[in-house]
Amino acid sequence: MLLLQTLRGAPNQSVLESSGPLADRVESLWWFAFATASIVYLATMGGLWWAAARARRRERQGEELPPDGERRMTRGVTIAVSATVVILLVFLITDLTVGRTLDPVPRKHPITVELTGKQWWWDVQYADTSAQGRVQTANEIHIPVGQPVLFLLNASDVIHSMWVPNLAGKKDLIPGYTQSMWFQADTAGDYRAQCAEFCGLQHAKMALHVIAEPQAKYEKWIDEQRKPAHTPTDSVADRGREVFLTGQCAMCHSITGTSAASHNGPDLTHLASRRTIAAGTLPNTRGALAGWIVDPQQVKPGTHMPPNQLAPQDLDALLTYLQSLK
Ligand code: HEC
Ligand SMILES: [Cu+2]
Repeated sequence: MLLLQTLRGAPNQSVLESSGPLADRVESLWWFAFATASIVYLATMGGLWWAAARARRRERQGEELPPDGERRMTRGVTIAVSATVVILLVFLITDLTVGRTLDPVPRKHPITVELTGKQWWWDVQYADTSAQGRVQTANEIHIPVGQPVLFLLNASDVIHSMWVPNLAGKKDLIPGYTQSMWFQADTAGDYRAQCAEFCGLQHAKMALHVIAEPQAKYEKWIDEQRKPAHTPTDSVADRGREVFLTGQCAMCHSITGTSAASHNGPDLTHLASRRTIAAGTLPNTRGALAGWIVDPQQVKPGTHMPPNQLAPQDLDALLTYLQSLK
């Protein structure tokens, strides 16, 4: 039981806590492999124990190997090798079969998300037939429960890999080549995804949160995301906006409705609506935000955001502004 608990890991990032039709199939495959491997392990250990005990008994009684002993041993080894080959073949076939059933995208998939892997964060864009309907965000995806969602995967620097264990298998994000995958969540939850292909220094700190919620809640979220950024109403936040637009920040970040339109870093239009910052590395609190802005290299050494020396009042105003971007 303890072993299983350990294998299961965190409930929101676990193959053994499947929450959708694709992950169900992957989980069944996992249990099948686990059960088979357990039986093989027990049989091997039992056989070894039995052989050792018998050899010891023979030795004690000064018995010789029977005349057909050599032949019987060869037969035993042949049976064991054949069983291994058959088991591996069964694994191969079930694996390929499950893999094939995961691929075909359902004809009706109301939502398409364009996901781009970057060192070391995720650019998220919701496709739409109109430019106004498109949404750009980062490191957090919202999806409605019970609906298939299509993902178009790409990368802008090196190969990354998308893996939400509770919802689907892995798929690589390859620079310059668009791949697709899809999944569906059957229960609401905050599922943690992790880049699953080593992509450099901060690979471990490249998480993505997939938040599955009821349709109405999802629609409310996407409508909010479509709006341009909230314009400051108080003087401190307004000062913060000045700091953002006149400083370095605007050279790398975009905030819709302002002059900041660079996409070197994550879109910050609705930063305050996100649960975490820096690809799931820190909670989205004022303190964490301050620490990140002043010295991102301390949090994620090597990350492509430089440290910022800001006067205390400027930093304070900037934080107030960023926290108003709901
Ligand atoms: C040279 C480009 C660059 C500059 C200049 C820059 N950033 Fe960043 N910023 C990035 C990159 C790249 C990331 C993603 C880093 C990561 O997660 O590894 C990032 C991440 C962030 C995040 C976290 C966003 C999220 O949702 O995870 C915030 C907030 C942020 N920057 C604010 C600022 C502010 C405020 C300034 C100005 C004081 C600034 N940045 C200046 C490139 C830059
Ligand atoms: Cu990675």
